[in-house]
Amino acid sequence: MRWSCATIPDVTARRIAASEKIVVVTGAGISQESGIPTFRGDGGLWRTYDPMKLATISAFRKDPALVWEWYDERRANMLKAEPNAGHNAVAQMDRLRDVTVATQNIDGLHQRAGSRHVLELHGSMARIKCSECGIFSERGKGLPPKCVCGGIQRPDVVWFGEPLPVRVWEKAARASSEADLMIVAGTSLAVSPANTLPAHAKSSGALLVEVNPERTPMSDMMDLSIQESASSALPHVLDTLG
Ligand code: BJW
Ligand code: ZN
Repeated sequence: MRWSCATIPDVTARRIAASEKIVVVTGAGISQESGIPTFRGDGGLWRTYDPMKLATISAFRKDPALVWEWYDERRANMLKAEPNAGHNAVAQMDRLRDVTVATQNIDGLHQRAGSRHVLELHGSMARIKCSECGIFSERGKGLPPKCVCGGIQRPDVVWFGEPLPVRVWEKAARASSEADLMIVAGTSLAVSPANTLPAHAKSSGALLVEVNPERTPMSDMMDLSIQESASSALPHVLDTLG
């Protein structure tokens, strides 16, 4: 069902209020109001850049400097950004319930807002590792930057065709199966395996709440689909927790 915040039905509001374990699955849309472009949809990053050219290991091997330029530009923008009312509402949920945030974002804004249990499914723009020896280190010189071993360094992010960090993924899947409320905010749910988390939660009986101004392929499986921006809807969901 589609609702606005003003009309969350009582029965759903009561189930939200009764929840104890919450998983919040987020994507680029939650950071959009912090000035970070999304990947898909209106104004999405990937209208100008082809993701298959930039977010795959084979593209990186072919032209690492180009991929680094893209990340450098995005990192500069992410460092300027501040958490918005959506990130802040999620962080405040920590004080009320057992909350796990499973984010596809690499911008660190949930942690900066104060969320304590954040699983970074697609890595972080803040870390750099060597594409040869795997060691994490400061950024080396040059473009593309080099590791002490001579290998090319890369951002510690997950590109298409690469596995998610295994422990992080296991924790996200487990938390989703144990949750009684899942809030899915600002993601197109186009990318797997992150987009399987709602099904994990649903099959264990959790209530599913989606926050997205647009419909997604999974809007119909949601118990509540709030078609508003994250910064407007998430504070209402927080209020509903009581
Ligand atoms: C708002 C809003 C506002 C706007 N408020 N909302 C065929 C070939 C090869 C691979 C595959 C294949 N078919 C399937 C695959 C698997 C592949 C995949 O899913 N591909 C699909 C595209 C088809 N997945 C993988 O390869 C993954 N790995 C994998 O599966 O390994 C196997 C494995 C699994 C489990 C354990 C071990 C191993 C890896 C996927 C990596 C994705 N990487 C990227 C880049 C990360 C680094 C970076 O940021 O640069 O992750 S791609 C990009 O998409 C990024 C995002 O995290 C991800 C998801 O996007 P997101 O966040 O949903 O953003 P958008 O832009 O799509 O949506 C924004 C939404 O917000 C929209 O709905 C708006 O309406 C909404 N919105 N304003 C609220 N104010
Ligand atoms: Zn190395």
